[in-house]
Amino acid sequence: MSRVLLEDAPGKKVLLLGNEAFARGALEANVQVAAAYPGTPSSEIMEALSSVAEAAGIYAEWSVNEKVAFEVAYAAAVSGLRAMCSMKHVGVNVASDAIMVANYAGVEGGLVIISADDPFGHSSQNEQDNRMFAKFAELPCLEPCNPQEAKDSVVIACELSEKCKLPVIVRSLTRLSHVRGDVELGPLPKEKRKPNLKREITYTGFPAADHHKLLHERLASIRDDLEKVPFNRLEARGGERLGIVACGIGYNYAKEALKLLNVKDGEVAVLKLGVPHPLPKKLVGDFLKTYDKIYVVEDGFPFVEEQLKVMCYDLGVHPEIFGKLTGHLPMEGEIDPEKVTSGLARILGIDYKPPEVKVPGDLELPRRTLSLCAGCPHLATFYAIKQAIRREIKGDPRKVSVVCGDIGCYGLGLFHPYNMFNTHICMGASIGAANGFARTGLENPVIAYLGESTFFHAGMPPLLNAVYNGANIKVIVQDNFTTAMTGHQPNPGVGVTAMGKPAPRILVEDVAKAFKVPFVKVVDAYNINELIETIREALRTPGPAVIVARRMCAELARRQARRKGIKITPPTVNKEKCTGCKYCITQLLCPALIWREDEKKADIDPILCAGCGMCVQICPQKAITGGSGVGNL
Ligand SMILES: Cc1ncc(C[n+]2csc(CCOP(=O)(O)OP(=O)(O)O)c2C)c(N)n1
Repeated sequence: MSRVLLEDAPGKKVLLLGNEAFARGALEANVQVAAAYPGTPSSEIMEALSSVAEAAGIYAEWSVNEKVAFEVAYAAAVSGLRAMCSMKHVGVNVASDAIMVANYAGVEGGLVIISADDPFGHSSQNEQDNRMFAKFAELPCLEPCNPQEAKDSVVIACELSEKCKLPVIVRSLTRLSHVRGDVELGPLPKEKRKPNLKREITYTGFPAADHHKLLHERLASIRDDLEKVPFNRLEARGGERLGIVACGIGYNYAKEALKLLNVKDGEVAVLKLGVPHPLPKKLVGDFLKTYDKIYVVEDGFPFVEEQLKVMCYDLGVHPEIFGKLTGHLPMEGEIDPEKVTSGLARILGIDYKPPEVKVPGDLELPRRTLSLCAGCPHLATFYAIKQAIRREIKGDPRKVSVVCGDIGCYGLGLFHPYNMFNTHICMGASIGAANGFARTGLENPVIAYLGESTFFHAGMPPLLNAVYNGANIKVIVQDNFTTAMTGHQPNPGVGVTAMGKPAPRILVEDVAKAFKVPFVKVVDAYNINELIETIREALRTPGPAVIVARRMCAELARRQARRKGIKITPPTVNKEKCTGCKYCITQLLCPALIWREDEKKADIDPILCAGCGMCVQICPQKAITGGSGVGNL
């Protein structure tokens, strides 16, 4: 991949993932500083860019959170360089405090914010549409529809940003970030810029209204340029029956829908829209004046649909507008070619039945619940927390304690069969909410559970709050040496940067001690008894406590074991001793533990087993013995 990203071969076509195309776009746009915090579906942008950053002579980092990522990029842009930050949609919420003032302050060099939205919430807590954020922040927003446009969008956004001196938001979606497509390469810049920090652009913030006015003037200054962005295109001019306004990725679905319904060329007009904010008023206005019926195809909120209705009022025209607000597309979830086709068929009065999806042959796909990996150290910590509560508080953990969850692989703890958490909102909220539960008068002990990447991202301020205000909360940080959930990116606890340079390893326990947490202990998560006893001790000790349950992510550990030549040998279940009590299966919940119905005994799946040794420790009959693997690292 790195070779392709660095190839100086204008005109050459290459196959790129949408996110790789954004990275290539950054290189073509002469972005010299890039910062990001991982989050699906955005992560591969920084993964791709950081892998070539040194060779390209640029700087790229995984910041500790999205706010810092934005601020890093903002400072570079204020210094006259071109800069980019990328994040998932909810990351923009974290960065918003800074963005909502940087829009007033403005930039010198082009500044691009890539927001990768996740309609349906395939890998997210919500389905936020950040075109709305662009409107809220009064910033221009581009919405590319394929990897080619993804690449080009960064170049165009940089140019627009420099022209109006505002950050520009580029909205991606899961289906764009993670699709592969042909991309025609553009030229790579020959020269790097030198920073040139002009004193007069330092933002005074007073009076805000003056700067707000400046923001409006800056936004208005590129209205004509936004009309000309090549992602806006009028197609099949002259169609009488209907005009489709197809936004971003929805353009691809609209084209497919027309094909599926055999709509002849020229019968339906399509306005491909790549600038959802501010709308290219002339282009859109002319379209609204031409057609009696308009179908708005967009993923996310009815963002463009609502704006069109407002425009119609101003223009004094009354086309019928179909879309999400009229039920022709769903208000929730992701749109797809079938949904767009069904909506179009209803408008055109065509009978359409979506094709049945056929699984080849007699293949019946097994239904699986979401599950943590075999040997995952979160399984050990989940088990230990429940055991510690059972033994110390003497009751059902769900009834006698409050456990606040957080965002990471361990978020699966929310669901059956783990049933770990009472709350699960956003990064860092485990400790934040724990602070609150400790003040409700509930007598139950309050536990916050999170991973180290989340701790560094947003867990430190609420921990400080607990110490400052003396909240009686027990914080358990499972340190697995990586940001596992989003694809194993490094974080400050790992000791390496995005560009592969060694970095000081920041330990959670050192932070906790510096914050004067009175009870701080570090335990090997695979040492289950010690972990249980440490949690019990913390529960008995009043005041805030931090327990670091340290163990490498089992998937990373498997790779490391392979490299070190450590063979994974699953433990064996002594079928004489196994009473078939299912304790191991139902309590540890490791997917490598399986039930042999014919024998009515537990067994271990040798393919899944990572050789962690957790089941050996917890079997009440001592029927599981031996084995080696990641537990020996
Ligand atoms: C504001 C925000 N940014 C990014 C994400 C994406 N994300 C989900 S979990 C996670 C971090 C997980 O790392 P860690 O807490 O160390 O737990 P692990 O998955 O390694 O167990 C990230 C970055 C998010 N959900 N919200």
